[in-house]
Amino acid sequence: MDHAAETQRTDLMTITRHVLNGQSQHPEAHSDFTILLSHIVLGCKFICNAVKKAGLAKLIGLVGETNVQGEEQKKLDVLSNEVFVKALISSRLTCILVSEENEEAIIVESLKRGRYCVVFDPLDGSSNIDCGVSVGTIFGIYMVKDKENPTVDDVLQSGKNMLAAGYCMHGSSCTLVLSTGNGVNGFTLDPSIGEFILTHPNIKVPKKGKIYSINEGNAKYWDEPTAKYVEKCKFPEDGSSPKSLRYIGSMVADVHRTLLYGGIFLYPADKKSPKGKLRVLYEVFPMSYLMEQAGGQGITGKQRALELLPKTIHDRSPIFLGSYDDIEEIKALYASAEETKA
Ligand code: AFP
Repeated sequence: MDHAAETQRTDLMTITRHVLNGQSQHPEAHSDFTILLSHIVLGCKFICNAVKKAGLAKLIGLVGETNVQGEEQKKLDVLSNEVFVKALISSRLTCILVSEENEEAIIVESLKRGRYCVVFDPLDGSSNIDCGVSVGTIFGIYMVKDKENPTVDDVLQSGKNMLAAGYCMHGSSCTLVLSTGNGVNGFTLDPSIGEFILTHPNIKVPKKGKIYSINEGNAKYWDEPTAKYVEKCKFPEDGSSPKSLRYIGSMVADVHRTLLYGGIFLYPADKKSPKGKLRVLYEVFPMSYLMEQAGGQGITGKQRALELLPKTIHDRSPIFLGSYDDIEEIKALYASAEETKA
């Protein structure tokens, strides 16, 4: 993709314009959705800006314990969460919010209620912030069954029911990747005009990739299919070249690279984390949705990840995401391990 040529374009395809265009092709879609999205975009812009300033925290008192005026300052993940929650509630279009930062689901007061449920992790990978690694905001959107009587069950749905999902990567640039169920598009924030511009139209993950991405420090705890798969990446039996290893430890950055370059991202269940580490509602589902929409796959090992039915809002699951063919390989290893057990 020629970014230079793209930025020179005068006919700017902003994220709002892109979503509105999509709606005009599907009249059944509701303009409320565009408004909700603009509130999510606002939250992302705020977080992006705060992350950029994080390195100056000690100097200007943006984060940390106490600033020069002696005021208590909020940690970046707490601040990001507050901004995101308030941006969503003020849209008057949400009903239930689930955030990585809040133990309980937030049921929006009836006067400000709308028909959408939003699940999100406002600042995923935040343990990486101090060393300047890309972090991200992940979100998924559902429809509530009955906005007069919302319950937590409205968000404990299969990921297949999501209406849209996306992430915003706060890195060298701020990139928002979104799917509303009709492919995946990437938008880059142009800070001079404060708009996300379409820079990565119709993202397709390569059918097979050359990169694997896993925390190898957990190798001691892995199950057999994961161990076998990683061995095959390093010592392929079919005469192909070994895959390269890339692991940032920040899901949005690792998945973003996988989406653009292909390959596989693995966070398996292991002896230390028997249910896996990553959270179903706001990590596994949105990323699996995006990966499928881009032509790849997201599985738990045994099943399609989007078919999971979470029991609680912070449930975890093992997850394998990436290029179609690479996921087929790990799927086959799990299937044969099951057969051997039977
Ligand atoms: P933090 O938000 O605590 O930094 O965790 C990030 C994360 O949930 C996800 O973004 C990474 O993919 C994963 O954890 C990395 O986990 P390991 O450090 O166990 O590899």
